[in-house]
Amino acid sequence: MPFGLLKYGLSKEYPARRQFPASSEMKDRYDVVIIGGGGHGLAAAYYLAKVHGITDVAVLEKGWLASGNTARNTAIVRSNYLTPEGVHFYDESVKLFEDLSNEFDFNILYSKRGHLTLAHTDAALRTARWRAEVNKHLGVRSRLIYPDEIAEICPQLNMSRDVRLPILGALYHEPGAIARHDGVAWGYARGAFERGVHIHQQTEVTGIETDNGKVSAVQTNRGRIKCGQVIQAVAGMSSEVARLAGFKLPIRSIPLQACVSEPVKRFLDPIVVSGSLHVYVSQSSRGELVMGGSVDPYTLYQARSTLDFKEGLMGHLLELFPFLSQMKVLRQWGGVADMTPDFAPVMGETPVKNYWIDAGWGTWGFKATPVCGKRMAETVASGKVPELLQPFALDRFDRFEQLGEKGAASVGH
Ligand code: PYC
Repeated sequence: MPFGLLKYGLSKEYPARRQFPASSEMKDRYDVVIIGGGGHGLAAAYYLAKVHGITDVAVLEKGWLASGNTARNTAIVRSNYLTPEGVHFYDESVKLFEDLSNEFDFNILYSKRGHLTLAHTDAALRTARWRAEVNKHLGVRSRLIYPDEIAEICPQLNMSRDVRLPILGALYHEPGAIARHDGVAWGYARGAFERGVHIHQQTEVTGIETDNGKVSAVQTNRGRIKCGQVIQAVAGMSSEVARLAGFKLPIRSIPLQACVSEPVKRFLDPIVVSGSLHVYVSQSSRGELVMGGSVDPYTLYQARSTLDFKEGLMGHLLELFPFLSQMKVLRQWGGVADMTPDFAPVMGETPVKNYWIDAGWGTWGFKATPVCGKRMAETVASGKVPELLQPFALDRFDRFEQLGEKGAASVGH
């Protein structure tokens, strides 16, 4: 339980801790520069300072903290992946998430809901069974369930057989959860700042300098910063920033949209996903339905909201929950998803020495925030990529050792 609120309420002086980091004077050299002040970059800074005692760190953010994909996702946390490498990795993230409010003494509104991936076809049932077996084998609670149990877990679902795509079964993943995404970023930012990390907002990286194949400095709109090591964590702009460092990433950047409804009394416990209907939906602690569907069918560096997306999504949502037809959509947004050819992320070494990459998250970056931050910090501190991250190396594409994680996607691609 986070005790911050209790202490605050009982104190006579109301000594509130600063919520957001104050700005620091920008130095002309740091041991570590982190490009990207989203959840991943901030988490890496936090663990560098907290676990490894490395505090001569600058986080550079071109906008404001967590203004990119950290603020533009639907805050789902799960580890029901398809590949053993993916399951191990996200399982560690779920475990870190479960204790994050305590760790920060700040409530990230982590809410365990259970996660249902509906199967409407034999092929979807087969993939669900496959995922369930891989998950169980690795100690992750996922199992294949059938209509009677689905109706018990989510009585609001339309279980009629007399519809276009009847529900035949589902992958049920009990640890599936949601969290307050901004809270995660703020918790990491505050923890990093309090340990001495400098956080520079409105600071855009415009160039990257190398010396003998090793990163030596970054150029920014506010001046040049010499550095020993760099972590690049700029979801949505990964290829562009890598290009500044002189290498290419196998990434396509595609908009992914989402929206929320007006808030209503809580009626939906689990997170519900349908790959065939291209819908995922959960109900936030505020009562809003948080919803999304497929990625947009074109590459683009712009996060636009479209009527086409909203109309398509609502049509599909009503196939699952027909009684929602009068519910109003409150707002829409988009993010830019960096997709790799195998739908798994890229973490670790790059062709530039001491320039570490954290990219290629496609549609699942938020749920990886704690584990990626923690393990990227370990990478920088030790100079070695931990075993957990090795399968996600950039050079796996040259070695033809792809990770094939598409079957674990919640949304169509
Ligand atoms: O991976 O759970 C997920 C997800 C939902 C929406 C986008 N990604």
